[in-house]
Amino acid sequence: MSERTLVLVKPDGVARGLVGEILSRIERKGFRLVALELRTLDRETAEEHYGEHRDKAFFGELVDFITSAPLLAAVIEGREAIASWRTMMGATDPAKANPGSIRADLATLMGENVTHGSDSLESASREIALFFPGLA
Ligand code: 3AN
Repeated sequence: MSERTLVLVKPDGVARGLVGEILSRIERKGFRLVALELRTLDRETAEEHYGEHRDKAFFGELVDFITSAPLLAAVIEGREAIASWRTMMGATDPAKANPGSIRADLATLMGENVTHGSDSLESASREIALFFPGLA
């Protein structure tokens, strides 16, 4: 099924110059870019985006980090885009990510793991509406 998912290249990925590498992987895979924007997130949007982690010990750190510098927000579209993009990113902990995945290839730290992707159809539509309210 063709579906859309939210992709973030987080501030660590932008600062390290990995935007081109990541967009290139998305394009070579065959996904379509639907929306793309470089922006610095405000705390309110960041707290809403990571709402499910509000009670976790790392929440403050997570919001500080994601708002610290520009990130790249994108919406991509294609067959099984949600699960497929999560496979391309690899596990949250880069030390456990499968070889060939973005996090395995390009990251070492759990808190600075370069990318984000929605984890379900529900979170994809919630996150797309949060980042790109103009998108139908
Ligand atoms: P994913 O980004 O793989 O969907 P989530 O949603 O469980 O992972 O976590 C959101 C973000 O919170 C992760 N990308 C990571 O940056 C951060 N995070 C998750 N678990 C930890 C942790 N134990 N310590 C520090 N940061 C964490």
